[in-house]
Amino acid sequence: MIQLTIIKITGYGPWTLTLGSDREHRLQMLQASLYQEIQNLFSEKNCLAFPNRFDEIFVVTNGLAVKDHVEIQEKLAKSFDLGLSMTIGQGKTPFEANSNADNARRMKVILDKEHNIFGQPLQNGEDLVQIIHMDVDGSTSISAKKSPYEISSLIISLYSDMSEFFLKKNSLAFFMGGDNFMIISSQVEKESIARFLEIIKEQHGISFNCGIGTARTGRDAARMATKSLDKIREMRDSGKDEQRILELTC
Ligand SMILES: Nc1nc2c(ncn2[C@@H]2O[C@H](COP(=O)(O)OP(=O)(O)OP(=O)(O)O)[C@@H](O)[C@H]2O)c(=O)[nH]1
Ligand SMILES: [Mg+2]
Repeated sequence: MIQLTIIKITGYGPWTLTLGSDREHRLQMLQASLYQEIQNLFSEKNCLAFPNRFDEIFVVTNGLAVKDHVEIQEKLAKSFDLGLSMTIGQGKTPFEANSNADNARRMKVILDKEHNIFGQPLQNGEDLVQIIHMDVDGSTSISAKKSPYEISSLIISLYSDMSEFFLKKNSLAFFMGGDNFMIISSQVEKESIARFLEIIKEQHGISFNCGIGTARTGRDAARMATKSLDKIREMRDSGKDEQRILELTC
């Protein structure tokens, strides 16, 4: 079972209009500081936030109770004038957790009315979270041959293919910056990942390295995934057999 919390700014659209048309710089600063504070408060509780659309953030919150969410909501309310809703969803797969969260919100199933927290009553689970950290092999040398915006365009294509491929496996892919992607995964078989790497190699001439991490919390799973990725690099740089996919569990 995986638990996701989807955080959204409430009443954002109408509020942006009150700022007049010279507002974009203010909205960008607000979104960046909101993401920073959400990552800060959730990572302190061993969760990991994923940058989704800028007014909506996904967090892997396995093991986190409603009272922890209340504590974070109270801290956020002190720092931001805008309201935020939190919707907690649990499911057998990340996609199902995301859908269950959405359904609870639409049907107004409330966990804590005062703090605007939605979701079905939480089940205690000792289940593991799996995160895949994907990174372009040798992006520095690819970048040397292209202009900055051409690289951005390539990264967007890779992200699009990744999102589509892994959504079919009930998994959710996010762009984390630079040439890095993370996928909240649902027991995706190594063979499927290898197939994805082949497709990307065929279509874009790009190789990905892929670290897989499994642990009880989102933050630990990401740590293990990044450790796996770093190990792949280490093996490559020491001239050992080329390995593109590696898994570590803690
Ligand atoms: N989000 C995130 N960004 C990273 C991480 N490690 C490096 N980056 C960024 O990713 C970009 C590319 O770095 P690398 O992937 O190390 O460069 P590379 O040439 O592709 O080297 P290899 O991946 O080792 O083949 C840089 O802009 C880094 O700042 C990470 O763990 N997470
Ligand atoms: Mg790279």
